[in-house]
Amino acid sequence: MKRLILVFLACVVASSMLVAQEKTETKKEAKKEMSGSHVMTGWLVDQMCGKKMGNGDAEKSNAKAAKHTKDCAMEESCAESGYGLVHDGKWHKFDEAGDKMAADWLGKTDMKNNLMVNVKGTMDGDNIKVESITPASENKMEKKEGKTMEKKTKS
Ligand SMILES: [Cu+2]
Repeated sequence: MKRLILVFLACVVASSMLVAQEKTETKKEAKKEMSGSHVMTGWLVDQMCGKKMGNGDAEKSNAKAAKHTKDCAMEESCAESGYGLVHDGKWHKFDEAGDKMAADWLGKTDMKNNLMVNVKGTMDGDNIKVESITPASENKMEKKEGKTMEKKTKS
């Protein structure tokens, strides 16, 4: 009888351990999804200026980030500090690859300020491991072009 009780107890302990394990697994899965590759939309700013903008007040920091100019971002001291994204009132620094992509894009774009971009990448703490940077206005522009083309073919 004593032995039976022991076996029973062992089973209870084992099954409760299984449940606990399953719980941590689901937690891990959820975290994985959060940290997976995704797109964040915000303003591309150099670290020197951007760090000050990420003050937690989304409205204020977004307004400041939208006013920040490309010329400022490309100024030597600003460019050297690296780049990042102001998103929802927070500053997110890019990794080295992201810095390069940002510098390349800034060199090519005609935009002067309001540098709103879609950044695809994964979060590394508050920082972003960047996979791609595209202007957020690109989609709208494509739509406009599509419409004008449509009109032309109709008339
Ligand atoms: Cu700047």
